[in-house]
Amino acid sequence: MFSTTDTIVAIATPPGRGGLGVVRISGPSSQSIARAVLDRAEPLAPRHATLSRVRGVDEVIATLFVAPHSYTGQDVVEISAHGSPVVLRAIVEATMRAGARLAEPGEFTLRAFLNGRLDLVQAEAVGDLIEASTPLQARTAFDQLEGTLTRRIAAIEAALFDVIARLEASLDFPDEGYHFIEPVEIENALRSVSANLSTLLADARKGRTIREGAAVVIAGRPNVGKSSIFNRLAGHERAIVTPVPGTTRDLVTEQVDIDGVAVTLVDTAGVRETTDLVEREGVDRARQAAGIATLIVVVLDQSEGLRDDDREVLEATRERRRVVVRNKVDRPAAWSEEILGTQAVAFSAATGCGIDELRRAIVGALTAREDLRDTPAVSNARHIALLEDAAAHLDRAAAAAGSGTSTPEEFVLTDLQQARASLEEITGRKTTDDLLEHIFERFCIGK
Ligand SMILES: Nc1nc2c(ncn2[C@@H]2O[C@H](COP(=O)(O)OP(=O)(O)OP(=O)(O)O)[C@@H](O)[C@H]2O)c(=O)[nH]1
Ligand SMILES: [Mg+2]
Repeated sequence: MFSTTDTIVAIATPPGRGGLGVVRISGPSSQSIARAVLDRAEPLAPRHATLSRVRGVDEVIATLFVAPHSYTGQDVVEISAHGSPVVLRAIVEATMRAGARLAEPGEFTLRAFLNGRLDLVQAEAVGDLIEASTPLQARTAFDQLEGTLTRRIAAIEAALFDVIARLEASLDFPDEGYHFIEPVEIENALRSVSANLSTLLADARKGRTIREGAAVVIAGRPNVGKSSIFNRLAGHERAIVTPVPGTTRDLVTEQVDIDGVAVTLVDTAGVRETTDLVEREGVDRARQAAGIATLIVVVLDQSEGLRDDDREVLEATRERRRVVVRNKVDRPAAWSEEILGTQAVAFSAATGCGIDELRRAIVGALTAREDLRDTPAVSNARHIALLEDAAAHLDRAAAAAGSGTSTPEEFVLTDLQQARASLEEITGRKTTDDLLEHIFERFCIGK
């Protein structure tokens, strides 16, 4: 259903004005279309930046990449012009008059996938790399683009294929009473494949949090210092801070990078019973925000005695992923950590003391790992679901193979083939058009 026989064009640089802008053409007619729009008699030499002009529009640099040595695997021409939307649009229109079609979102990368230049993991990584908003997101995506995950999956698949092949051989020669592979050998081989899958999945939550970011909501009773902590994490005085309880009335949000994790940080109104209509609405919103948060930072004021409102927030978040903060430790303590029955990060929003511990606690609670230096191999929810699927089939097969000779080998084989199919779906060796459409429609035009 995806056509790759026509020639597509799009502006490849972001909308807006800049020093340079690039128009990219890909498809079998790229060279003839370039000849039609460029003011130049000779054909372009491959991989040479050639100064030319698009008549009446701009002076440009054109570069030809001949199939299959291009991003898409097709003939590609890139035209660099001055980065003006008017100029770039005029160049696109000129190529369309010469027979090019405007590209759909992600269509260049889709062609790269369909032509075998990238597998699906790598194509998705291109999208992630472009979307990255923290250096860690970018590094995780780049590792996948380089093929780290693909190679690890390929190794697992190869081990699985070996077991499948030997099982099939045993089934093909049932009368000889000869097993190409003994049940205990199958079980051992499968347990080892399964262990490799588990290693991949172990870091998956961390990877997913790095890729997708997280919503972190700061909650607590009025005046404990929520907005002050919010400002410390945001790095500037975004939220209003006053000694008046009930200062914050609405949700205040800010995108922050906490040790590499992209966090949507939300400051909320202090939770208390109130007759003030505006404040009550604020408290309702605070509760709703906490309800959908990935992580709740519960703030307590250590310089004052614990109140019912504090206990209520602690109780309401007991079952949730949370970080408890005892704030205002620059003042004499009115209580100690023991009475909480849970760990709490000592912090002072006034001095900033404890900020590193707080950041680490947040990242730790979000990813189950405090150290984010090694990038995880898996980060994409689609990959995680398929890996879990493969792991479940493998475990079933291993259990059946280990249960003695009672389970027919056919059953074991069916599970193994399903596990293999799930792995193939990750890299895109088995895909449906629906899946491809779903993945590539998230790209922007020109990618
Ligand atoms: N000494 C000291 N004062 C603090 C600290 N953190 C906050 N404060 C003060 O406590 C008061 C309340 O701080 P906010 O950050 O507005 O508290 P809040 O929890 O957002 O309050 P509401 O918005 O009313 O719910 C302000 O006067 C802050 O300057 C701290 O660590 N030490
Ligand atoms: Mg506040």
